[in-house]
Amino acid sequence: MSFPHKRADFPDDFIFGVATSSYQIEGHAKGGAGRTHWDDFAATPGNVVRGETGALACDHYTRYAEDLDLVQAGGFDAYRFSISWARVMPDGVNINPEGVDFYDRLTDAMLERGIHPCATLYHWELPSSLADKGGWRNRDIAHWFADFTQAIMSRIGDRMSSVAPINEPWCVAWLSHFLGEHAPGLRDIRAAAHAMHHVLLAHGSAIETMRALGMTNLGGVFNMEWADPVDNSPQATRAAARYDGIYNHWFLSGVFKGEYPQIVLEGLEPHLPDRWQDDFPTIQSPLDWVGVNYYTRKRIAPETDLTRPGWPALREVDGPLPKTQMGWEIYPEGLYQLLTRTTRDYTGDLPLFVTENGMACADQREPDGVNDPARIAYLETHLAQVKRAIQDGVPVQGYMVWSLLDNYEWALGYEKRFGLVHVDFDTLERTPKSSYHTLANALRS
Ligand code: GCO
Repeated sequence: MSFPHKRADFPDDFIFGVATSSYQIEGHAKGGAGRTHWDDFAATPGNVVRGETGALACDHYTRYAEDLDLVQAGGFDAYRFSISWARVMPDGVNINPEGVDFYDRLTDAMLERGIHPCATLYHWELPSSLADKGGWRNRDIAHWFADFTQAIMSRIGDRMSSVAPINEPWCVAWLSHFLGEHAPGLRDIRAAAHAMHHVLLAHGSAIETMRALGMTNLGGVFNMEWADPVDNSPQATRAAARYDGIYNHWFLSGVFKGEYPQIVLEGLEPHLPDRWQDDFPTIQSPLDWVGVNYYTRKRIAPETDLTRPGWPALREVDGPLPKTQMGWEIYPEGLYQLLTRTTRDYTGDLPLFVTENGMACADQREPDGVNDPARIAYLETHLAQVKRAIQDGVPVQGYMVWSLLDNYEWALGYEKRFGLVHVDFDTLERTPKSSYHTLANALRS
């Protein structure tokens, strides 16, 4: 399949990478890691497809060298990985030397292959012992998280190309405490409001901790969805603006403006922790870059079901565009819109990175390999929007595909395949898909 992009079309120092996360690939049962709230969430029937967990996942804990060989052979410059809090601190307090050693080995293995290590400190596996103390609802999480940051970065921070504290604050807070779809699976507006604030306080605390260690190139990674009103009625426009506020503006506004958007405060202010305004100096710790994770848009309608009153009074409506295996509409323009808007309204000259983009397909291994033309087309059309944003002056400096490997897609278990590399979850055999080969060619040319 022909692919129109090549490395030379992008700025000279543009970074191409692949992303993964610890719990989704490592095999959490190995190496003395502690229990996490995802293990607990999955143990409750109905939360996760087939009750699957990350206990073995891709067994990256054992096979990391083979996986990094794939990153290198694919011609990628950077590997965005995450560090499991519960592997480093199984009980949330005491350090597990085996866990720290693993990330030390992993870091050196990247450097030996000429791959930039780009770390995320939290990609969702909270130690159960901290979840027991209220997890993201408890203000102390900012200190717990700073301690964890100190524990791991005092060991490997000297070799990181870049670090972001928290992957996708919206998922940590809203998806997990209001929508109930991720661990800890709460549907509670007060818990959600507390988490919405504490996630940013923890982010800022970790940035301060890493600055004190002398580290540089620190950023924040935010997932963003473009929100389209289902029609042009004022009600739908307002509902989409609320969705956009909760999903996109809350976090950027907190970090870059030191305030929360009024349209969200209308619903959340009564539920926020006391004296939340006092935390903005920490939340606003200056960043060196911002990462945007982008997959899809949502079409938003006002809630019309009178049996479901209450804020935010909106619902998602099925859209007409082609969809991925996740059922997500494919809408590349949304990436351009969000990159442009983020620069214009929040980040100015700060470098932006697309830190995740990709799609799930029901890929099958055939005798001649794994053909995934839909993923190639998805990457092609989204890269075109990145180029367009760069041409329009947006300082995008890198693009990372989610994901290197098929992996544990959270509540959806192992069924949704996002990898450039197919994983057979019985044998753990890795098979690069045609999308991997296509990108490798583009990056070599
Ligand atoms: C994400 C996550 C990944 C998901 C991916 C697909 O950051 O949202 O980083 O964990 O697997 O987004 O849903």
